[in-house]
Amino acid sequence: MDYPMEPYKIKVVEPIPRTTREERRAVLEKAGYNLFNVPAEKVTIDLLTDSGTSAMSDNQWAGLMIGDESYAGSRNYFRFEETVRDIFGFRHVIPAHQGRVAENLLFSTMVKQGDYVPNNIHFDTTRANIEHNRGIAVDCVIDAGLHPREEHPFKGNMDLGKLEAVIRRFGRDRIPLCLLTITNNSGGGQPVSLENIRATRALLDRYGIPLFFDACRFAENCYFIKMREPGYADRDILSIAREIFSLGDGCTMSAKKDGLVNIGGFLCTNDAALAERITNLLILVEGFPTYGGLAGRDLEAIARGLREVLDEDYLEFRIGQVRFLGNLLDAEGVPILKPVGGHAVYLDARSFLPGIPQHRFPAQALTCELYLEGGIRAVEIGGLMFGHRDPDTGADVFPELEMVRLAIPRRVYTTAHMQYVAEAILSVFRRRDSIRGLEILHEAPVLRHFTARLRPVAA
Ligand code: P61
Repeated sequence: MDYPMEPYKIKVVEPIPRTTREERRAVLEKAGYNLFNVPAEKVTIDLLTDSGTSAMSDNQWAGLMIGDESYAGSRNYFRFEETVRDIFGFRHVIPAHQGRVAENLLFSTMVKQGDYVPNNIHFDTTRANIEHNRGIAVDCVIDAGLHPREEHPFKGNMDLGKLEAVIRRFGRDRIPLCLLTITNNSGGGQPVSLENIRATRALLDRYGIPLFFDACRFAENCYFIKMREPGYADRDILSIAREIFSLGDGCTMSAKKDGLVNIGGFLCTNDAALAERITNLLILVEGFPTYGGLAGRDLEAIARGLREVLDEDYLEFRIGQVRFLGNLLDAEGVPILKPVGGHAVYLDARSFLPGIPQHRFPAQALTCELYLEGGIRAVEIGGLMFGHRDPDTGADVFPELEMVRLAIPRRVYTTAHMQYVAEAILSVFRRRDSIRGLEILHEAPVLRHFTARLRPVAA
């Protein structure tokens, strides 16, 4: 089978909301043509994010019932710590309620004004937390990782030339750490190879710079290594994960992705002094070190989710389901980012709607059409999210990529749902010449995509 079947059966079901086109038209108008303003009960297939939207297993739900809610030393914390140590191998494990808190704790402790932090591509919360500490986030992904159509098995790889140039230019003393995001979300959920991780490590060792992983989707990255990297076909996912993390000094993790839970995260390091400083801050802002902003039951669900995510049948289906949707679209000529990544299919809105200039927000217009057509909620990653006005010239500055991300929640939707999504996208694709751009009516000074209100421009 090209596309494996779901490796689970369904025990609990949640009805999917259905709406009429007229209803959706009214909802869109009321939401100011911004899907973040649409109530989830008006969404039929929700592909806004794969974060915190996973379905938990019967085993995880059973784990919730043995949550030990003691303030200090809950048994679930020890199970969580043991599991994280076993997979990730780091000495110190610090729980947090989600990924960005782990980032905030790490950067507030390690980054000072004027420091540079390289990464393949920083995710928006990572970049924002570095900048919040007055550091400078630098992206060093290989060039192929910036081109939607270029095929490459490891498009998330670090460009070692770019990385070394950053180190030489700014000096080791201004680079407190280097990150690697696996898989590389902002570049399309693309994996990083073990060969590249090893080479990155060797380069950083020459300068004495620590390497941390942004490990949100580590299991998906491991699966791509097994499938694509010579020498790994016979290795199990756990041993690949251990090899990856043995090359790092620590990691941040949003368990809302490959932890298969609805809330949770953690931070790891091998450095005892660093762990102590972070723990002191944790107690101030997040909670005691054996719960870190989570309930005991949440820690149990993460411990169990981290084991389940390593299952190869699960990963084969997971990656296969995302590829299935991508291939249905690609076969009909719909422009998508290639190769299809681990957690999402990205539509290239520039090619999809070539008649709409970027200042009329083609990707945002496309997310509105997908909602109108099939009640599908995707997210714009383009001019609305990343465009801004230059403070000096007042001119509009737009990003390179103009994308719509269809992020697939884990274990939530079936193959038939993916077919429904593909059919709706194809209907929109066939009538693409009639689609109009949008203009902004209201925007916030930062992160405007969350609250902006727009309207269609006159035909
Ligand atoms: C997402 F629109 N991702 O992709 P937290 N690192 C990486 C992530 O992908 C990530 C975090 C750190 C989300 C959720 C999201 O403006 C947005 O647990 C590679 O969400 O704090 C999260 O982990 C942060 C979507 C976050 C957004 C911020 O959909």
